[in-house]
Amino acid sequence: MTRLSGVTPSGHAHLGNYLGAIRRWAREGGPGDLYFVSDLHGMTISYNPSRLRKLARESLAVLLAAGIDQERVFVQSDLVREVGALTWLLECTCSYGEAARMTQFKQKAEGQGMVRLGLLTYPVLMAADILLQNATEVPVGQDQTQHVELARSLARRFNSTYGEVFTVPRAVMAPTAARLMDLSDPTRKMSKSTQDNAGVVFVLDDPDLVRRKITRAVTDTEDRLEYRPSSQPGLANLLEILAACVGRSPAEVADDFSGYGELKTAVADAVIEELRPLRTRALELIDDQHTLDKIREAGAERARERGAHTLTAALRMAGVG
Ligand code: AQP
Repeated sequence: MTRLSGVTPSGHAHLGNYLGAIRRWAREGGPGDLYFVSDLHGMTISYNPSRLRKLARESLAVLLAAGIDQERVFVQSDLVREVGALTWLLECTCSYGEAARMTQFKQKAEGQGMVRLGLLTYPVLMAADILLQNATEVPVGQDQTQHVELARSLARRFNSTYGEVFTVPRAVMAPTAARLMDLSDPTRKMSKSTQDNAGVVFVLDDPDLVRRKITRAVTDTEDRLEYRPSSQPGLANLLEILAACVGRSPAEVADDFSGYGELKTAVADAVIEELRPLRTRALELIDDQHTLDKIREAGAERARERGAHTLTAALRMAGVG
């Protein structure tokens, strides 16, 4: 079995990315799994090239520092020739209607000055990522299931039109890990690309900054310290963060506290301790260019070799290459 998951370096990795995904990949990932930095996906909206490059390195360091085996990671753009070639084959297998139907495209295109064609076609790039690596399972949140469905349709269509070459992947719903909300606005998901960072704890923030952000978290004026996500979302978010750090349920941890100040101190302490080893190791790796580059090159080589047979066969069957 091969599970494939990625993190897009559209900004610095945050606590939500870590507790909701990266930490689980490190703890539960099997020997066949692959985790990658999807930097090509960071180009679908306006971006800064040198920032993207820096963030891709940083994200790789975070994956490794979180404990993901170095044999399981790679950076997507290191395979840009392979994945680009496969994307073209799959674009020529995909209809315009299928691409334009994607809900995420409609949502993300709204309000953009220039809608990049890449925003429309990036689910096909995602299909290429999945099919190139012969992934069998793709853990996704609700918002990405439609994209995995597209990858399945394209794999089946290509296989039946040109010959069996692709493994048909399946989407697996990520277990309901906490969906962390922004500390300043608990109705909004904690996100890398949020303009105002006051409510986003980045995994590489220094401990004082983490404490400040958590201390200023929006709660509410009620004085009931209970886990009630619909009526007290800010409080529930803090309880979920603490629960995820200490391995208990949010309702259970709520019983330990009688005031918000006391709770915020405990959340800050737990988050700082949870992130301390990750931060130390990631900063070491970012400084140690040689080691990080070597791991990156080896990861790219392995991923390239893994996909080589599929790509060659697919090109041949499609009458090119
Ligand atoms: N707030 C969150 N709580 C729990 N899990 C989260 N993830 C993202 N935000 C939260 C999970 O992190 C993994 C990697 O995410 P991604 O890089 O694919 O980007 P995303 O889901 O679009 O997350 P962001 O941080 O909000 O980025 P932007 O601002 O660029 O959209 C995924 O498994 C995701 O579920």
